Amino acid sequence: MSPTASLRESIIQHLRYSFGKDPEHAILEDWRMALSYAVRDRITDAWIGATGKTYDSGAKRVYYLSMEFLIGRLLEDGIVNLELVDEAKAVLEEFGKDYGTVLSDEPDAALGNGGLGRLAACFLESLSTIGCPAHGYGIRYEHGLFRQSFVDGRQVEQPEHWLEQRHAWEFERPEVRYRIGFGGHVDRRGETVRWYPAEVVEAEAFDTPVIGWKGRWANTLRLWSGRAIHPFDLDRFNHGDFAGAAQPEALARTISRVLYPDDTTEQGKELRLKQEYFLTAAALRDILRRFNNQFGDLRKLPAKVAIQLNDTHPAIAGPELIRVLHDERGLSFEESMEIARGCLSYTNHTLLPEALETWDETLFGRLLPRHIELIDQIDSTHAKQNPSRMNSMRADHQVKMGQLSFVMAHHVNGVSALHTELMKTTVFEELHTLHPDRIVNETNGVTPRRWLLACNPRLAGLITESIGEGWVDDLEQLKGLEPFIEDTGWLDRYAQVKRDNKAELSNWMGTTHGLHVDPEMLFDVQIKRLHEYKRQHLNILETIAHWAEIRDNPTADWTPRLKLFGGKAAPGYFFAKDIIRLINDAAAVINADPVTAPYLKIAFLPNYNVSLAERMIPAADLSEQISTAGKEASGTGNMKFALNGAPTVGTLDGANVEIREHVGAENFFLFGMTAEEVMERRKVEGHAWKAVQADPRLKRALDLIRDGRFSPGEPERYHGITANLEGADYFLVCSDFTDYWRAQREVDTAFKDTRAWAKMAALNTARSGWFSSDRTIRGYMADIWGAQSLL
Ligand code: 26Q
Repeated sequence: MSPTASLRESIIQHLRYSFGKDPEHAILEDWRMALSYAVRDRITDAWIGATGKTYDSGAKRVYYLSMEFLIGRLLEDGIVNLELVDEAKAVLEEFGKDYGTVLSDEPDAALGNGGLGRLAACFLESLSTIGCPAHGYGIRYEHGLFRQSFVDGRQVEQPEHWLEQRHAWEFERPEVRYRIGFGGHVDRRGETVRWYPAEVVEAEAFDTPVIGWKGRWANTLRLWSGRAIHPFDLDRFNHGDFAGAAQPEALARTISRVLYPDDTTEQGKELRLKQEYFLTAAALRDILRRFNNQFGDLRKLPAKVAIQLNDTHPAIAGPELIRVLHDERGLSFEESMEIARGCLSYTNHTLLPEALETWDETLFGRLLPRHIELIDQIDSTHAKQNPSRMNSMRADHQVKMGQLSFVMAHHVNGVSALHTELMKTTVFEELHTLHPDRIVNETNGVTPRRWLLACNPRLAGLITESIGEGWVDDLEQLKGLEPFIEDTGWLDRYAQVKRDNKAELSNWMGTTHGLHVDPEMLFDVQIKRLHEYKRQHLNILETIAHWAEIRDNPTADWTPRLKLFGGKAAPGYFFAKDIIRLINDAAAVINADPVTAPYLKIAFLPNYNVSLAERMIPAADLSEQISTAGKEASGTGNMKFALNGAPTVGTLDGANVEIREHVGAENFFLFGMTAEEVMERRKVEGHAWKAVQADPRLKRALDLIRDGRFSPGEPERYHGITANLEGADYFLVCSDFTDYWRAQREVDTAFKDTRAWAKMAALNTARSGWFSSDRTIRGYMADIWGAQSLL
């Protein structure tokens, strides 16, 4: 049977026997589910094969522990990796269904906040593509990241409910359940120590197979869901207390109810700590059960098990593993600590002091009374072994998760070269001096299957036609495009791809948001979580200054630009929410100005998520990566843009530095202070005010905002922002403004030369191969995990 015929049969079978429909009565969701099941069957075959091979080989396994997996939609990913795009399109077309419409019916699983969660998802896909035996462990949040809409320009949050629609990808594992305890007391009988928790909830496993390129391998994403041990209190029910009868179940379920929005003000919430322990304890129990079944001897654990901690969120893994080995299995404390360290490694994703996880010891001790004792013992053992050391993980009545993770890990990694160096000289300076070989760099990457092949079929098609399909799992082959770039015929086709992508995005914005824009404009895109260090306010200030300048001289030869924004602000981060509102207010005024209309438009697309990124990135001309140098650990959006042919306007921050090295300085619009200069400038008193006085354009933009030009009824609306910028300006928006303006005008000039611009864009694509997450994962396997590919 041809692949198309076989897929057709499979879809019809599932429509009929899984969903009880024939094609005549199937609704959109039935088609989406039937296609998903047909694809899932093929994934499952690969998955069961890979699981068997892993067991038979006795190979070391990798476990990626993360509070977030920002996986997005999975159907297209499955279809693309199995190379069934043409077949799926053909079958759906036979039944009068549109492929894109069916794909868009799938809810976007937003089980993460942003970069850290999306990185985990890219890593899972690369681990499968490479054939490294691995599991992701996370939480099956009932509600992912909130849904964002705008009311009068202001962000409004609604709960996200991705499981409300039918979801095709998970396998419930009722036989895989663990009891996870909280609170209670610690009991000592001579040598033996036992923790008796007061509250116990059950973690139940839900498995999602993660398929790699060409379906050669599949790994497992195992997400834990909270449930009560005794779900229903019959006694209370029989006494007429119907609400009370359901209470144990409701309480246990709150553990996996909702993802915490990345928000430092939310820190210290008891439920968050419960979630962290819930994930970690369940994962470790599962890992040890699997190890026991296959190998038994706990001393071999580090040879067979590599556990990666995605930031400090699962840092309780150190003490928990020691607790199991020492308290429950009877190994000595020292040996338990050695074994645990032999298994664990830790990735740091931020240097922002306010984002470093710490817990109040009272809260921590109440919830995890045995673990806090073990942490003290880890701390004193480490201090004994390293007498020169001063910095404790237990100062100021706090538990410092970064220090704990560092001490309990055999390797600690940063996520870009610059970030890794800064780790050594700032947060982990002391620990690095004690353990100079522990910190390593593994620069982030992104999966080219999702972020080029699937999201940008036009460009992927041109590339494959030019250099063959080997680039898909060997992205450095994109280098082979460089000779084509000299060929004007080829370059015109490259430029046409971008134009078509822009037209497609324009049409979509028109139909879904009523935003009509001219696809000939320069599409200038900043999409990422809202944060002061990411400096969306620098972007809008420059936009406002640009608007004023166009009005001064409307007949000049301006380069038409569309400023596109997307991103969510944490619900309690009021400054970030004000920036969103300012952008929307400025958009309302500027978009309505007939004088500047041909040259400048602004749009903030609501509810930025993985699916929206997949639409926007292929259509971008320019990538905004403008964080204060030293603050963005890596960035991964920056890589997606470069790969899809959008040159960067950016600072020397995070992975921008490496992107610029790879694509060439002449294909990157650099501006701003370096991380070192930033640290120096902060010491200059009145640096912001001086910068404002020195740049009339900046001054005018700030004046317009302060005088209520964009908030006519309420001029003081943005005085918080203007006062911050003219005062403390910790993120040096004012100090970097003038150079940012200069870089943007260079962009204007460069964009006018269509051919030269296309060449710059194409060189960004050709030279971005190094930013594949396949390369990153191979780095982790070799430098940190000691893991092998089984392919
Ligand atoms: C912590 C405590 C309580 C509640 C929430 C959190 C929390 C949640 C998410 C803290 C941080 C995060 C997310 C951090 C993050 O996404 N960092 C980004 O990681 C990317 C992958 O390495 C980098 O590319 C980005 O530079 C970095 O900002």
